[in-house]
Amino acid sequence: MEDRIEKILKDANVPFEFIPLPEDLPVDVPSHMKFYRDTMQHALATMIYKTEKGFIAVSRRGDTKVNSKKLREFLGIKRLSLATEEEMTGLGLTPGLVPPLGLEIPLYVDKKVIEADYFYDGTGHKLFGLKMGVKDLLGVNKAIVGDFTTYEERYTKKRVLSGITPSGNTLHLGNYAGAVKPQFDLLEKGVESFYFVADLHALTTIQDRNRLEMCIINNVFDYIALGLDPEKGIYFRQSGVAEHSMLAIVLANYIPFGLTNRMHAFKDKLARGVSKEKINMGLFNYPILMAADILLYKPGGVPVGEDQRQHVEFARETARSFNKAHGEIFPIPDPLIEKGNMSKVVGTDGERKMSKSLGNVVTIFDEEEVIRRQIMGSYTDPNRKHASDPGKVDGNPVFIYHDIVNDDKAEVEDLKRRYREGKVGDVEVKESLFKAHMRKFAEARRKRKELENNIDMAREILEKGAEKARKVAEETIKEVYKIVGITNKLNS
Ligand code: AQP
Repeated sequence: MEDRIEKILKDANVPFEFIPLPEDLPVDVPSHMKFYRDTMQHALATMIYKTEKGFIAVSRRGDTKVNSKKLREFLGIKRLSLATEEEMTGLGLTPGLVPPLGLEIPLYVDKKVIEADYFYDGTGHKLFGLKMGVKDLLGVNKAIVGDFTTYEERYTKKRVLSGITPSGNTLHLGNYAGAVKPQFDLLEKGVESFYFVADLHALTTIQDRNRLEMCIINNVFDYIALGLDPEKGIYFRQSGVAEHSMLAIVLANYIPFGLTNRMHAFKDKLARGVSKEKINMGLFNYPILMAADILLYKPGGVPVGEDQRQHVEFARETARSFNKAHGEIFPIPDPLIEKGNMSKVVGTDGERKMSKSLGNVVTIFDEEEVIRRQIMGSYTDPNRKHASDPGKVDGNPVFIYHDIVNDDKAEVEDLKRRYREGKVGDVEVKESLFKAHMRKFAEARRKRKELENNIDMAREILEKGAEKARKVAEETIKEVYKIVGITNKLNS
């Protein structure tokens, strides 16, 4: 197979890559995609069908399945069945190994395939995988693009979604350990991941357009510097996909006032003495928009810190309420929350959750001197008066931070042991924490500096991501509008 494909691609002057596969790799799509450390959305499967008009080839994404009704309607045919092994052999094809190139029969490519920039093929092959660009695939084949698949639930179940409020250059160790790192780990494991910069949510507190724009761009710099690959994770700006707001308006009708009234974002403000007259409706409605943000993509999980559990629970309740009225439209997403100290990283005051608004943070991208001050000023064990007193390690902020940033686990264990025995002072623990922080984020800090003048690049990343996200969002809103009876051009 490789020779024929190689010739076609070389003749067409198209970039591609043949990837040697380990001999013991199981011959199935999920195993291949795991080997590539990529998601099922980047797998391509091509099948041969028999119709009354003759044989056709159909390419779909790995996380979708062909909807025969849609395909029959699209092709204007009545009969559709998968070709038998004999028929495939008659066409000179090997069952399970149909390349999306060099076919003598018409090729139809599902439109979800072109949401991605590249794809992997050859997942039925034992020796080689093929990676190439989607645009090139269409160019080489003169394939016809159509809309004839639906998402496979077992893969959307693995889809995750995370929102990040843009609030300046203040990403802290709490955000990192509770949300960013778990999000990146999931992407690394091949889970399809959506990340959005929640600019509409930011309006509850930021009402200055220049500041808001700066916060959004900073967020892109932070995420890219920390290693997000926007080719793999779908990274976009909430307002870039209008369906977030559209869905929120519909969902608001399925949520009781009483439940919204109990949400902590609103209650915390009241508790801090702000009068109801001064709290804007954006803050009150925050959980409704957040439910829409989540349900729009029908994810299986939402990786967040413990402080967001209540809001994910609210989204689950909203989904249940909508499903009760209209049938199983929304899967119920799970909150994916880290265990123990990382679910709610304590602040440098040793008391409350690390929060930018409380100022009890150890940030990631501030100047060295600022970070040194944050660390040196952190609480440790308040009952320990002298370096020779045995100290408490559990729940001690500086050791929690060591666990987050210090990859030299032997050093951490040694410090903890000596601390318990009263053989090390706070200053030494903090000095080594500062050094570990600088080591851990050296590359990210360097990269962020490099990115800083590249505002256009940041905007382009968000724009490209929004295009991809919109394709999923549009499907959900069409489905929802139809089911609740809002019929218009969108869904007719
Ligand atoms: N201390 C924390 N420990 C674990 N996870 C945390 N998160 C925030 N603080 C901690 C998680 O980080 C993600 C993004 O947070 P965000 O900035 O969008 O929202 P936030 O919770 O409002 O963060 P702050 O710093 O606490 O902001 P302020 O002070 O403005 O309210 C979320 O998943 C969050 O759970």
